[in-house]
Amino acid sequence: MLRIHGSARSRTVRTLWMVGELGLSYDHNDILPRSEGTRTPEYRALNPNGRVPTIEDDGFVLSESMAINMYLAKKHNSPLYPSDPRNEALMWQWSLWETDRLDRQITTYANHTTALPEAQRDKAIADAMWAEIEPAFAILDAALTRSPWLAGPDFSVADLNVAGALIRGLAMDLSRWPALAGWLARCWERPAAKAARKMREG
Ligand SMILES: N[C@@H](CCC(=O)N[C@@H](CS)C(=O)NCC(=O)O)C(=O)O
Repeated sequence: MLRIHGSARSRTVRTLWMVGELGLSYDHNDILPRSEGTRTPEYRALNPNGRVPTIEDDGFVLSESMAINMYLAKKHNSPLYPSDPRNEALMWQWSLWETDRLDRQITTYANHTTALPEAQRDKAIADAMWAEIEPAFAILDAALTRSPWLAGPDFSVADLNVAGALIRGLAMDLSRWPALAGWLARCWERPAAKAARKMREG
């Protein structure tokens, strides 16, 4: 049995999108980041970082949203897992690139522009994050101008991982990066993506 730890209102939305694509049934431990549920000794034994998502798959414990999605797609022989080694490597490249160049930056930017109560927002932090986001968006836009998908001829785990991480981008004005904007909308139009988003936003 697959058990998913983490609320859709966290990076777990990426895992929930993937299990929707794969049509997997699962048990959901719907815990928020930094909540009591992430502080229990039982949860810390699964994920000493205390973060979400974490999965348990018949006793196999895995954290890191990007790795979880690659594992699930490969295990279930999904066409979303690139079969060509070069496209597989591009999937790793883009997932790792997003984690390095955009993941924390876009979350922190969203926190300090919209998500946090106004009194807790810090414009200097938001500006510093935006200074990193802009060049990363330009790189992604250029790649998506050359090819409609990130790792091969079709939508794949690479697109799911990066678009899943850019959920905050759906509320941003991306008109300066039209290829990125079009790709993000296409990815989030998928039924499994919409279902995961609904779990997050209600
Ligand atoms: N690189 C990790 C990041 C996980 C992460 O930071 N999750 C956030 C929620 S979106 C969390 O649990 N934060 C709690 C904390 O930092 O203590 C992944 O992609 O799974």
